[in-house]
Amino acid sequence: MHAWPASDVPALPGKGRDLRIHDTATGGPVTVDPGPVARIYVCGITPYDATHIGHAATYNAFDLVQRVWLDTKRQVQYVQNVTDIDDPLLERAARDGEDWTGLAERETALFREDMTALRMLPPQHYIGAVEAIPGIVPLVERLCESGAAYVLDGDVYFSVEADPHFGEVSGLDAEAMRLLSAERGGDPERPGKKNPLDPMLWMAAREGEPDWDGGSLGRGRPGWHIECVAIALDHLGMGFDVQGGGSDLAFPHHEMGASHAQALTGEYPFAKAYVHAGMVALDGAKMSKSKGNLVFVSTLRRAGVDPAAIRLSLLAHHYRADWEWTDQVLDEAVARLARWRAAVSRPDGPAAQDLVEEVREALSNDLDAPAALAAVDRWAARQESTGGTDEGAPGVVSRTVDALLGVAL
Ligand code: 5CA
Ligand code: ZN
Repeated sequence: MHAWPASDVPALPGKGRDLRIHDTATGGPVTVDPGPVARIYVCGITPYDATHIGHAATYNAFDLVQRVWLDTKRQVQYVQNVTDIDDPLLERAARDGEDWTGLAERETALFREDMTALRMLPPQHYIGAVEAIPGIVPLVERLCESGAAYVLDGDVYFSVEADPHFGEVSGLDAEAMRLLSAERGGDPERPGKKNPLDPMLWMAAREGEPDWDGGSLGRGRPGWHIECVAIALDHLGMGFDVQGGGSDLAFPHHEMGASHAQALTGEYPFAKAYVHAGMVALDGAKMSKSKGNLVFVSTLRRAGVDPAAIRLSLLAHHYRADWEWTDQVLDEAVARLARWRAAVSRPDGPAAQDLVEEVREALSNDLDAPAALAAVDRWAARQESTGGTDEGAPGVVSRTVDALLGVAL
């Protein structure tokens, strides 16, 4: 699949800083020290509805990760998937009497537009589940051959016992895993499984549903976790730097993905850090397509909201926090954007070198975007109250905000 156009990332004076970030698996901060090429996999959307603010907040977090790396003059290999075949997509298409491929294409196109408007850096490899199927089938066949997978009434399941490290990503106990598995696409109640938590790798063809050639597996379609594993292994390999997504993906998705990959390759770990963004809520409940309590990025854009203000709304919250979207959040971001634009529109101002370092320090410290915004606020306030004589300063501030925060002033 094609991704979306990249916006320029200006080079900044001085030296970028290495990223320290919270890793779900170890439960603490890790210094991510990638080589000259940093490798990141971020789970993409299931395109049955438009991009909401929760999605945008999660993609914003991983956009910041890349901006910190780019500032250290590293290259970034960024891979993202699109879950363009899965139960929720088929259910929504059936509900609306629509073809599921048309629905997926339309919502993926809208996602690209939203990401472009928000100045999120595009992945180098943007891969749909459907196009990944020829690569998924041999992986499932290999897991079957090695005894890490088994067949139940034609469906193929992964045996979580095949990975000695199973459970280390989320750190949850068996009961918590069971509850979350039932909530998030698993089938712990299905009789005949070796372990109730075992996730499906390949679902045998169902009447009235699309299916693909699965070689020795028979016709069917892939499970959710193996989709991301196949795409990540194909484009990044084992031991990549960051696996990213919202906190609802820690279990089962990232747990199972790590175990699939580790059982397949015998290598450890799948990713060096598992990074999870908090959940954005609306009216007291997590924003979710299934609940329908959503604020869409495209609706705000259509109403004339500047995408830079949407982005500032996201940046005003620490990525690991759970937070609530309100009109006030957006109003504050609109006001901040206006203050910043006024401050950089003058030809001179207070010196900006400290600001560059403050923003760098804030982001390298577990992506503390609110601290970065506070630093820019202080510079803008000084500009408004006393001004300054440094001729290049407003330009340096604009480029810093653009390069590190993805906001064009
Ligand atoms: N296609 C899978 C990943 S392979 C999927 O989870 N798709 S999704 O469309 O449901 O979510 C896309 C991303 O947005 C995931 O990282 C998910 O954790 C995140 N996300 C979903 N809802 C919210 C929310 N309310 N707040 C923050 N992030 C969210
Ligand atoms: Zn995924």
